[in-house]
Amino acid sequence: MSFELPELPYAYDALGPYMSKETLEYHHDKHHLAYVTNGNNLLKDSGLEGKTLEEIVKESFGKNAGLFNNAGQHYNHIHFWKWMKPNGGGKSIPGALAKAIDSDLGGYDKFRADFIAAGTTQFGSGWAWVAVKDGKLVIMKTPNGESPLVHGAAPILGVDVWEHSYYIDYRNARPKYLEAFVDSLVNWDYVLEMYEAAAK
Ligand code: MN3
Repeated sequence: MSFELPELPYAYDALGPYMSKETLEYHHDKHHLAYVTNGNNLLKDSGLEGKTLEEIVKESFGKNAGLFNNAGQHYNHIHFWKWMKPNGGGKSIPGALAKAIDSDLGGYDKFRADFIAAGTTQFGSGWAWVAVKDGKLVIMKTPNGESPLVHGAAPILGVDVWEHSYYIDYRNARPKYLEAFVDSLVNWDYVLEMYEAAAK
């Protein structure tokens, strides 16, 4: 398969004031597009052309760094756009997911603190995650384009902590960006969808 840039599932100005139109224009139209374009060039003659995106991410990891970085970031960003919505975030979490957060992550307040801490302490570029591993929710962090997919787990929520995702709106205040993401942007319905798919 070749990679394609998906449309944002909302208007560019829909996530204000937590994530600006300018951030989304650069992040989606320039950064994500570059992963798609570079990924397609590197996919040619890689031997992985016929595979799904998830297979390309897993099979290029540790073997083809250029392809992995771009395919990994393409995968991460496809979901990142859908993990946000206007008027999202906070505690209104669908039942099955809220139950798993209570039993596996110590409840909403502990999840919130631990997820923000994971994103804050990821040194340099990377991502913070909630993933399903061995049937349970776990909080993870990964560098650069890595995700739980290449660490034996299934991501159900991720936040981009590369500077390009917050520097225009928050400058160096990464924790403020992470708080806004959790409190006002998370699309819990999409997290639930990925949780149900991962639990199967
Ligand atoms: Mn990004």
